[in-house]
Amino acid sequence: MKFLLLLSAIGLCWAQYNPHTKYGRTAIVHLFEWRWDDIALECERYLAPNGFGGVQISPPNENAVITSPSRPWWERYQPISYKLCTRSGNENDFRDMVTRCNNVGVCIYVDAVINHMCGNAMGSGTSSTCGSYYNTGNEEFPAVPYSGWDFNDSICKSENGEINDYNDIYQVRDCRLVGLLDLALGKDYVRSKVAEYMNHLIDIGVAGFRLDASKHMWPGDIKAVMDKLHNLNTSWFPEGSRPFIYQEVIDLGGEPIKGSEYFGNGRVTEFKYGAKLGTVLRKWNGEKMAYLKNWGEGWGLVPSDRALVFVDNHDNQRGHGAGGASILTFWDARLYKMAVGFMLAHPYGFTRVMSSYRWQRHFENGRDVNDWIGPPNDSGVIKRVTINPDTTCGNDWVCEHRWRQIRNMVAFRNVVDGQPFTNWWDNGSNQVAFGRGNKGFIVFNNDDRPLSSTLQTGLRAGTYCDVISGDKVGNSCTGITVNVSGDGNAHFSISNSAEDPFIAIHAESKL
Ligand code: ZXY
Ligand code: CA
Repeated sequence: MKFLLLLSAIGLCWAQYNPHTKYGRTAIVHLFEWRWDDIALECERYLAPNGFGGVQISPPNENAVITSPSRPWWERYQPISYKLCTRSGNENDFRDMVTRCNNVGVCIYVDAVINHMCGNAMGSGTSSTCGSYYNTGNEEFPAVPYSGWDFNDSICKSENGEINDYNDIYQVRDCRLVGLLDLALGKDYVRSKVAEYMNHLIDIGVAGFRLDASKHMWPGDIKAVMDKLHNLNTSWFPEGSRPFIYQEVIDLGGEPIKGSEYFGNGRVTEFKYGAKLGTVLRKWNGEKMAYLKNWGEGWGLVPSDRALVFVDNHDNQRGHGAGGASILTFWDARLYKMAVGFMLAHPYGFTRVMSSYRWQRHFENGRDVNDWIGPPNDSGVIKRVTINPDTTCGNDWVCEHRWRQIRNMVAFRNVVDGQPFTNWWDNGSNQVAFGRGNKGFIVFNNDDRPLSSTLQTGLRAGTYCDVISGDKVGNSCTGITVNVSGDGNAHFSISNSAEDPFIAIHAESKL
């Protein structure tokens, strides 16, 4: 019996729900549209030293080059082949990135676009990032190769071959999503080509995958592909490690397809997380932070060990996609930092931090008509991520993960890993606080009045550096300090007009 328990514990440990981040590293960052050479540098110079566990990268496989509009970010979601050849770099650049990141203990997670190939509107030619030929008329992708037999056209039952009705689960899985040629993942040949692509990446050393558009694939078809995947490369991962899987299922309620259908394959992206947290911090619909006392499953979110959570993603930060207007982004920096701080302090889910680029927004009828704009580039070539003397990024890369408040909260999460959710306090409104055992404590003031309260922190007596207003440097603090007395209490004062109306202290910020 003991042996069986041990076996099942090991089984879970190496299973597809485990991100395989190095011990004590509890968050990953999405370096959206970054070049592979810049990601390799970032792993070495920033992510490893600051305790980031991994990076979600943009799709590495060859995609359609879209010229109208000019090189939108979403062209990377229109595959042409599985050659590792995109605006982010070629296969050599990719191998170099994976090796260098793994060597400093930072995992790479690939955004896998396996539901479809490019849109039917692409016609035919070689307008692709590696020059591979394609013909959408007869659904030919010779660089894979795929032919007409490998798509779902004969299975799709909608009148025009498109997904017209999200209440029809057969249409959603078997028909074309906005014209994207829908792969027949029911066929063993297609499953094998997709698995061959993913195994190529696993053998190079990636630790797992985001499965794009999972709602549009049958859970059983995903499972059949996952069952063909290799274990992770033993140069960096323990023998028998399974790739980490998180499936993009946009389930905000209101559609028949539920994230829970996908739990057997891995984790799912919990889109309700950012949508609801945004509503609370914006105080819409009478929401207040006091209601966050039972945040997590208590709010109807999926079980913590099945959730991949984030405040915003590359799609919904543009004001459309899942979540809509409540989503907080770097454009609302003050509330955004609080939301990311809350996420990283709270034990629920496996956390992903967004790292974006800036674009010229242009609102017409309340909608950003520039939501398609691709990464900073010089005539199509993605610009390097330059680093300013103050450690922020240049060339319109926002680098939220380098903001002090966010970087230090990643460290907070690492320090409090495994500690229980404790010492909740609220004022019945938008002033709240909670601890993580005897390792960390955080206080928020999102009310229109000052906060001045003595609270039980659970921490050992001492003077702590607030990692939101500053950094612990040597044995001094560049920000606010907090004195915890022998009984664990500390007094907190937070002005409602502070740029960052929250304070966070933890065992390693003790002076
Ligand atoms: N696109 C523009 C023009 C084409 C791309 C658009 O207006 N699309 C229609 C509304 C968004 O629908 C899409 C969804 O997932 C995608 C899409 C897509 C996944 C892809 C490629 C795509 O267009 O082009 O790999 C989608 C699916 C859902 C859902 C909401 C949205 O509930 O089940 C876009 C592209 C969006 O806006 C996009 C691209 C990649 C993503 C993503 C969204 O991973 O989440
Ligand atoms: Ca499909």
